[in-house]
Amino acid sequence: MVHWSAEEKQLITSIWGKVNVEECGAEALSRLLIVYPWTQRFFDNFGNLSSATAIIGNPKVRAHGKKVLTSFGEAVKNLDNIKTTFSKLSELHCEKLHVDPENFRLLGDILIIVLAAHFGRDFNPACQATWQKLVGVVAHALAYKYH
Ligand code: HEG
Repeated sequence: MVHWSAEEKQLITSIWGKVNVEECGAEALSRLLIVYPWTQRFFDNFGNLSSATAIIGNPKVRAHGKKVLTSFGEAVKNLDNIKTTFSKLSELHCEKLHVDPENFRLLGDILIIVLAAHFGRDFNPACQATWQKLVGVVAHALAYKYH
């Protein structure tokens, strides 16, 4: 089982408490779709994704980004139980959505960049290291039910 030190827990909750899930969620998903355009194939019912501007202004992208980051917050609330927390979502992404788990890692990397941009110096190296651990654990949990 993954272990979180008191310092790591503090670095996670202190940042998370200041995250605007709507803004950061929209930004993270937009960036994913722009930087790794092949990820657009999972969202063919989201309408216009034809340019960076279209993606950033797309209300379905915004709404879904918020949904994803809100769901990510469940990991923050259940740090000692991330695998079980995401077990149903893992099944859904595997069996229904057919999302390649590599994409969870890509989104995690993008989230780190978004947080670094938002929090600047507060997102110091120790903080980044802890968040990278967290996005890794989340990606692993979401990939857990894949077969
Ligand atoms: Mg996923 C749906 C969470 C990464 C593609 N994703 C969802 C839903 C949640 C969620 C809560 C709604 C589930 C439901 O309707 O019951 N997603 C989630 C998390 C993460 C993640 C927590 C990673 C941190 N998702 C992710 C990635 C992709 C993806 C990287 C693809 C590149 N998700 C995806 C798609 C849907 C969801 C295509 C269905 C969207 C729709 O049509 O509404």
